[in-house]
Amino acid sequence: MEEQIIICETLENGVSLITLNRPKVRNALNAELREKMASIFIQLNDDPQTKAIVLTGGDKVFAAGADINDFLTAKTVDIYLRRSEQYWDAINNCRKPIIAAVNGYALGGGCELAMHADIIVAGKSAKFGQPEIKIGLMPGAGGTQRLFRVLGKHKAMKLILTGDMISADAADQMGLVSEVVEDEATIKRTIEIAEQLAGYAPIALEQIKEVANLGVDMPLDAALALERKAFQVLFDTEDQKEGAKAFLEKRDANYKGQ
Ligand code: CO8
Repeated sequence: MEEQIIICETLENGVSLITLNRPKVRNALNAELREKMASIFIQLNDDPQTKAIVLTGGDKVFAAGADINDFLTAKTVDIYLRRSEQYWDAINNCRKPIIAAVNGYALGGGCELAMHADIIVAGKSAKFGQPEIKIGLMPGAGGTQRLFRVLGKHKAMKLILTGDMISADAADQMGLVSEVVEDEATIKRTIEIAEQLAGYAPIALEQIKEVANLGVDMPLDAALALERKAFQVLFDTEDQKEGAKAFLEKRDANYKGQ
């Protein structure tokens, strides 16, 4: 049977697990893989059973970036017509929390993919980098922009200009990852966090994600107004009432996503 290059599993407790599966080429992101990943994200975004999404490349490697075979003869118009922004947009527009479980290399497009997640759990072996410069290229899926925003100018520029990799611990110190665990624990820990989030009120999670991501590039006054409006909107949800009631009745809340 032909091996699937990406696997999507529905776990218990509202968590969906996406695993990149091209281990022989270190999960290099070829067009087919990116297309399939995008359609999975679109599907999970509309799936009421999925409350949180875990994205991993498995135990050994996250992703070694774009598939360099695709770059050998491509001309500007070929790259343009691939319209790869649609694949990234599918992940970027996902309303549900995405948690990346990163072991091994997260390089180039792989590092950019990890940065599409809301939370990144890294195994000790994880290595992050934007090595595009080493093959005469530059980051093309947010590397120059997202790293700059997350790390600040001088840390980001060093990574992007040198193409050198950093360890999980260095990434942790710089704020590129949310936490570092032993390699054997990465996926388990990530699922644990996803299950925690899946137990919360879905609309509140979505609002946090939307406001945080939009607000970061807005003037502070406008971002605070956006937050205030989203906060107010939540008072019309049944889940907000259930949350308050459950707290006062000293019981677990039973959220319905309404
Ligand atoms: N593309 C295609 N094949 C790859 C890639 C890749 N990115 N990475 C590894 N492979 C292949 C190797 O060619 C090798 O194939 P073979 O077995 O046929 O020789 C196999 O995977 C195993 O690789 P290595 O023997 O090199 O394995 P190591 O464990 O020694 O090294 C590394 C792993 C460090 C990941 C190394 O393979 C490497 O440096 N890979 C290239 C990393 C890189 O330059 N990434 C950036 C690519 S450009 C990019 O991402 C631009 C993003 C723009 C937009 C996003 C689009 C998705």
